[in-house]
Formats: sequence, structure tokens, C-alpha cells
Amino acid sequence: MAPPPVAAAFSPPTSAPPSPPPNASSVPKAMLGEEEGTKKGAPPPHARPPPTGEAAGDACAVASLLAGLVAPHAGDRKTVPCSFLYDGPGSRLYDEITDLDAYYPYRAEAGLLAAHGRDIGAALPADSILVELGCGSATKTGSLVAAAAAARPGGPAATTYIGIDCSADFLDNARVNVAAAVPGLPAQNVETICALYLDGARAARAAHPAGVLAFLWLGSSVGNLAPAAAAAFVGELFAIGGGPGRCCLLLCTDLWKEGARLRAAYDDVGGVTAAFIRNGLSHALACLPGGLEAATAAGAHPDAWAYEVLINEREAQVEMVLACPAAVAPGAVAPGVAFAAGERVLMEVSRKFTPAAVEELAAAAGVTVKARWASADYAVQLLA
Ligand code: AVJ
Repeated sequence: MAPPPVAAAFSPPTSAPPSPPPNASSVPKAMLGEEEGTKKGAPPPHARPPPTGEAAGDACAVASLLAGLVAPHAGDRKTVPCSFLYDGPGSRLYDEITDLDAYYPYRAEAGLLAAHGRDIGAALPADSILVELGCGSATKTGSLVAAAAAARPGGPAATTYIGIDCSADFLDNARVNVAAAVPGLPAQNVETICALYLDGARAARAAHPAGVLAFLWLGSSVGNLAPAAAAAFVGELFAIGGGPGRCCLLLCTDLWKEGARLRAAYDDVGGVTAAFIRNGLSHALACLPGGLEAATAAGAHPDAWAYEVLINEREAQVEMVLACPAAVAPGAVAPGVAFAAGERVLMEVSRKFTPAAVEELAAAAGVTVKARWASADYAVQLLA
């Protein structure tokens, strides 16, 4: 089956040097945790960005960047891996986005977890170890951990929380925040792992070979992945956990909704999202041999690229795109890379889910949706 154009956004072309593991060809490397990444600057203290691990200067990050910028198949757009969005300035801009009134997902998730926290906590296996992917400062997770602890016979003393994040900066805060939110939780029951998601999941499994692991994935970051990549990621996570019965996944997803609200959330009037996306292009260009200077000399400084938000109903996703203002000659920014005036580059995809789409994701990963809690805007589901 030919992948839809946008699914190709995350698939390295065959020329890409890094070879992803089987069955996960379109999962960003950073997410797979094949190698230790370092991240420049601080991620936002809340509302986790997608799992980055590719930093500027990282050879693999540059390889995947180049792979997305060399001439794609006819009809496909060039792409920049979304990990380039989350450098230091990008993380600060993303943090600003979560404060925007128009950016509803952050508050929608917090509201849903607040409204159904008790039920969600009680639905997690009573003996499970809570393992959060991309915990950051764990500001949203504390109440969930408290609810899970309250629902189990042994209470907080019988509860263990493990926060995984590729940025060490926030892991100390995560420990403090979880401890503060869960009175009676013994300090030794709060662990942190500085790693990419799947590496962290492996480490959690190794540290607790006999336990049931309840993976928590907040923030709808799964929306950055095309369907096949999302299924491969979830499938790999369950494989690491030991399969349903030995692990489960609490998956938070933004919901498909009318275009006007999506557009307002991703093309805010203050231009914060546009600045965030343009910063990602700056970061990406700065990693190429010609640097930002070559693009600027050609009249294509990132600030001059036009930011466009496309609401793709067919794929049920928001596409964040930049249009090049002027032709950039082949080789100017990097060997084999050229831009035409007006050419569009796909910078980020944010998939929006329906219940059926989550069912499909679960089925493709070989698991089942066991429970679902939702508001009009957002959903949390338990996969096992
Ligand atoms: C962090 C991927 C969940 O898709 O809503 C927000 C990223 N990009 N505004 C999202 C984002 C522009 C965000 N995720």
C-alpha cells in the first residue's frame, strides 16, 4: 500500500543512512531511543513536547534532516523532523503556546485528568508500576499517581512511579512534584531515568523484571507520528513491557474537531506558533553546512518564510508548513538540497484522533482499548 503523502513525512527516504529497526521505519529515531540524545536548552516545564533526542550537531539528526530535504518523491513535500522544533528557544516558545487561550489541548488534558482521575487511577492494574514517558517536571501526573495510589490496597507505600525524560534538567523537579502530590509515597518509590522513551522503558523493565508496568503517555505527542509509526511505537513499547498482561498504556489523545478551532490553536493571532515553527527551521538550517547565512543570502531567512496551517481532513491532522520566499540554489545550504520560490516544507504534523482511529492504532499494535474517558475535546484511553 502506498503511504499517504503525509505518512511519508516521517519516513526517511531509502537514501537515509540511519537504518531504523524492523517494523518501525517511520518512527523518528529519537523516539526509538537507539542512541543517547542530548538536548540543548530546557524543555517546557509542562505539556511535554514530542520525544526529542536529536540535538543540533548530532550526526543522525543532520542525516535525517538531509533525508527530508533532498528532492522527495513527486508530489511529496520536503520535511524537517519535528525534533528540530524543541531546542532551547523552541522549548520556551512551546511553553508560551501552552499558555495561549486558543491552544486548548493543554487545558483539555488537565481538565480531563482532573475530572476522571479517580476512575483512571482505579483502572490501572492494582500492582502496576507507573512509568511516565516524557515526564518533564511531572506537573500534570502527580494527581494521577495520587489517584492510582489511593485506589490500591497498599496505598502510596505500595506505589512506585518512574519518570522517563531525555532531559535531565527536569527530573529533579519531577521527583519533587510527584512526592508533593502523593503524601505517604516513600522517596525510594520515586525513580527517574534520563533516556529516550524506549530506552527508558527498557531500563524500567530491567529494574523491575517481575512488575506490571503501566506506561503513561500524556500530551497527545502520539499525534506527531503518522499512523504506521504510531502503531510501530506502541507495538515496540508493549514488546518491551512484556505484552498485555505484563504492561498497559494510558494514552492521551487530542480529538478531531472543527477546522476553525484547530486553526485558531495552531495559527494563533499573536504569531507565537509561527515563531515556534520558524525557530525550528532556523535550528535546522543552522545544522547544515551552508548554515543560516546561505539561506539568508538567497533571500530565504526563516523569518521571511510564510507560515501556513493546513487542516487535512482526509488524514485528520493539522499540518504546520513554511513556504520558501525565494529560490535557494542547489547546494547552497547543503549538497543536494534546493528550494524553489513558494515551495512548502512540512515542519510538524499534529494528528487528531477519533475513537475509531485509536481502535485502529491499538489493533495495529496488537493490543486493545480497555477503557476510555473523554470530553468533547480530548480523550484518555487505556490500552492493554
Ligand atoms: C507537543 C505535539 C502535542 O501537536 O499540539 C503545538 C505541538 N505544535 N503547537 C501539538 C505543537 C504547535 C503539540 N504536541
